Amino acid sequence: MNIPQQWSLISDSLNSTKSVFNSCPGAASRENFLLCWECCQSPSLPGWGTPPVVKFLFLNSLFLPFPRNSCQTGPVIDMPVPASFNDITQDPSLENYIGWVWYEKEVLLPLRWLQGDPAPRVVLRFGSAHYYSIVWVNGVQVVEHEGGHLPFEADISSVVQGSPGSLCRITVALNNTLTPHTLPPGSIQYMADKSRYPKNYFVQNTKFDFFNYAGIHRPVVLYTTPAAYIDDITVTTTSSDSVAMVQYQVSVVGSTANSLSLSLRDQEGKVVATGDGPVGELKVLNPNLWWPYLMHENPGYLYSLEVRMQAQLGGALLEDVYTLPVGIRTVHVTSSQFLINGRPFYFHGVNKHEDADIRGKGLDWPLIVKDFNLLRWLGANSFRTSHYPYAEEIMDLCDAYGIAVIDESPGVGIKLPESFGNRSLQHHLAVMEELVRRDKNRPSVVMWSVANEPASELPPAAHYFKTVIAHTKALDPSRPVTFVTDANYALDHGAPYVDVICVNSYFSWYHDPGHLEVIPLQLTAQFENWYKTYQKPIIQSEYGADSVPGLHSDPPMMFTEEYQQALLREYHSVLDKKRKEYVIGELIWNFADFMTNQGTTRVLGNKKGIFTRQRQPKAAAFVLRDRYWKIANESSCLPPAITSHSLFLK
Ligand code: GCB
Repeated sequence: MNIPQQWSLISDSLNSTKSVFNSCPGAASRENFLLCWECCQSPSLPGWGTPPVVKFLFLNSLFLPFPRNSCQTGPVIDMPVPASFNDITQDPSLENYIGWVWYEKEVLLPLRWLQGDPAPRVVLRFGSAHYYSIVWVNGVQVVEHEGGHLPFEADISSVVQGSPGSLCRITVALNNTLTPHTLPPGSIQYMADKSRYPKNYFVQNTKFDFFNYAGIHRPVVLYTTPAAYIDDITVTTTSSDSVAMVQYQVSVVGSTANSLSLSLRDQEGKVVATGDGPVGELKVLNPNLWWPYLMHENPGYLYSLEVRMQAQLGGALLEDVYTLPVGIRTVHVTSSQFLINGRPFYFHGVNKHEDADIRGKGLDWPLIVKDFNLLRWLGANSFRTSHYPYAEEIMDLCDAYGIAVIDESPGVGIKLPESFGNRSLQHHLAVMEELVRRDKNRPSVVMWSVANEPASELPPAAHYFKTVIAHTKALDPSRPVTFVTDANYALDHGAPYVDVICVNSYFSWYHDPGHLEVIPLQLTAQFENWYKTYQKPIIQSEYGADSVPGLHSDPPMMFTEEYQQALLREYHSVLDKKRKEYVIGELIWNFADFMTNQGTTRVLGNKKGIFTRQRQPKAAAFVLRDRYWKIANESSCLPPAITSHSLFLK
């Protein structure tokens, strides 16, 4: 049986959504449906206490929701997917809700998905859901997944193929409770003092500085593959002046009697190399290398690798086809440089968050595209996915536009001693496996970051980070690995294992607030101490100041736009000296204002954005823009005719 290559509904309505399948071997060249949902809080599930009950109805533009009779109990709330549930209603208890919620949706699958000999494989895939998910189809549990920010899926063929023509009910139980062993970690604190708190009152404590949004944050799709299919592809590249080699490895599931053929096309559609078999090398003469934005006049060059599998199964000939974008580039780290294609690369970029009004961490195409336009306006060539893996749709655009990415795991706020134990470690290793499997073929990913600001001064951090970093390197020997530290250089137990030192500091903000004059001395000492100790290149991975847009003072005072500008300029004067030596990058904290827990230091969230949460520039954005373009102009490889109004559309 031959399953035709089709993007069906999804590609008709959302052009760039199609690329999500390209990054998910096992999910491409097949038919796909987006789903709409219903959600509810639930009866109790083992180990998680007795929660209240809320139901959501999945909504999205491709399917009208089915009648609401599928949820038998409790109130039902209309709930868009993808979106966080927190800010959708006017109910503060849902905004701050901790515990189980249930989503439910019924869909009618095409008959051709349910019949045939052999019948196709039907897969249900979630781009991400926060944090712990259990999924049932027609009441049968099909998958359980721990952790947000990363995809998971289930083969639901055997469940749906028994009853063609009847509705298929998809039920998801989601729990956003964090424990010392989840990533990120957290803890539940019961307030026992009955004179101050109601009965069973509890709060969730976390050690990270962003609002802990929850819900089904990324698209949910149903897709099919043949019964024998391409399960995974790994591509690495090497190059010299005029020749590049693309090494590949393809794994097939469902058949041992199969043949594989590969062809690599350039952007004009011309086949530049062919190969066959599960392992091999493609030779590309005069390759167009993948270059970061502003490092070359044609950044983000992607070839297209088509992998075609044919297999005999039960007398039928099955064919599966997968198309993977491939960027040819190399990454190397020396004691003072970060080299892309053998040339020194300086990260002039940002830290971001997945965060927006109303939708929280839910995927939002207009916001994503706006952000890329702002990055290019700014002259930013890179970002760090602080503090968790971003949506595949975002990563696809990084590949295509040439934005270099430090791809960070959700290892943020690892502070408690028990979060360095074996249980946490094993989970962290599993998360790195999921992340590397998802993003390993992306040319934009130039380094892995396994954590942000852990308590790396604690002695168990040595074994913990040695193990996590070694594991990540074993999974992907082609990229450097780091974690981001704010520990003292002399006390950090994880730093010996990283390839690049990434250090966060907030001089004249959290330390010596209001005293801009201390920055040159303190920042110079920071760099010199780290370099003297490790002789590794350094990235200033965070620095910044809050500013409330429209608040002004001269001389500059904290929280004004002038203070944010002045602090940045003080940092820049030191960075300009040290980038001639061993400092290889600077990433502002933060690209845009974002929501946090409420607290005495947060005014409707963190205001260290150079853009507001609604993406309007503050004065600091112009400081940074002048700087980034000046740095970019130092290289001779800019795209021609850069003007302040160009959009740099490819
Ligand atoms: C940090 C954290 C980041 C915070 C930032 C701040 O060091 O890595 O998550 O948001 O400081 O603004 O306090």
